Amino acid sequence: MFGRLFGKKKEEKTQDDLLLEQSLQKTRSGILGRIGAIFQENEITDELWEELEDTLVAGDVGMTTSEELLTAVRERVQRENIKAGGDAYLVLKQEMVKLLKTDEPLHIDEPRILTVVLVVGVNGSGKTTSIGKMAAYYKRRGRKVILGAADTFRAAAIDQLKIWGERAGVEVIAHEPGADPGAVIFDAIRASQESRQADLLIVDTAGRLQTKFNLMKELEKVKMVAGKQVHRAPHEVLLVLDASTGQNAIAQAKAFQASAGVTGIVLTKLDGTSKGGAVLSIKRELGVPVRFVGTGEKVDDFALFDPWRHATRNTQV
Ligand SMILES: Nc1nc2c(ncn2[C@@H]2O[C@H](COP(=O)(O)OP(=O)(O)O)[C@@H](O)[C@H]2O)c(=O)[nH]1
Ligand SMILES: [Mg+2]
Repeated sequence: MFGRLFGKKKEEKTQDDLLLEQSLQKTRSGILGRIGAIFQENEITDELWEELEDTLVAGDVGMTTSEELLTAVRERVQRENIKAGGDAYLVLKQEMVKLLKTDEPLHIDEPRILTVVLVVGVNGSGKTTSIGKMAAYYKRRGRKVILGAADTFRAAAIDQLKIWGERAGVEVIAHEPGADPGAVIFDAIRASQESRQADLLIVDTAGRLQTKFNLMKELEKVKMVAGKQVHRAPHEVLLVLDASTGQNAIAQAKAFQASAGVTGIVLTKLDGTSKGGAVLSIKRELGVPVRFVGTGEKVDDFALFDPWRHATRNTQV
């Protein structure tokens, strides 16, 4: 029965397959490939479940998430009387997709009202790069985008954002290095609303200050300034996480979640890692959806984490 039910799906890639590949299989050693190989055995034994758990954990899915995932799959396999490895593999994929699905729409999609997006994350995670990509992405879709350079801690960070602004063809509001980030966001919002009538303001922030305490205080202040100028701003606080840091990304996420109120994740560097499994834990542990993925250093190496609505050419990198 299941062979027939699933048989049709095997021939062509479904949206769910694309989602999983996009998030987990950026390298030849991607965990989906390894999991697929395990199920080729075609007989469902205790060893298979053990091997599967090891593979999930090695792919940085995380202990708790792996266990939950496997419990759900084993229950269904038993309940639905599934005997073939291939069918159990499909059940596993379905359960993974359940973990990944973004259930809220992207708040950026509101036209004509200024949407303020604050981008946070540790240095080197890919904030500035992702902002550049996001700017190009939304500009191509007819949005008027402005960037705010509120990472004033390093001069190079401001220059880098300006380069991305030129590349994407959008304006960058910046102050001198060392300036107050609150003043930058204030000006950036004013510019976005008044003369430029922008739809979307994306604000870069510092990833590291003298102390973590200072950093979190600064983020709080920037948020407060935004909230005074625009109703409910910032509308999104996107946390940029480097997927290759695996489970460490989860620890970072928790720290930023506590002080910055993260509403979404941008998961970068999926092109260079076999540790993409962390994405499954992020959604589960933080309850925050992954909005975008970065799959390289170029402007187009970027995709919305929602192939149902926005299949782009990047989904099959
Ligand atoms: N391979 C790859 N490299 C990336 C990606 N996103 C960013 N990078 C690189 O990561 C490094 C740090 O990025 P940057 O945007 O400066 O990080 P920031 O310090 O958080 O602003 C740069 O060399 C980027 O080119 C990605 O998705 N894939
Ligand atoms: Mg930067």
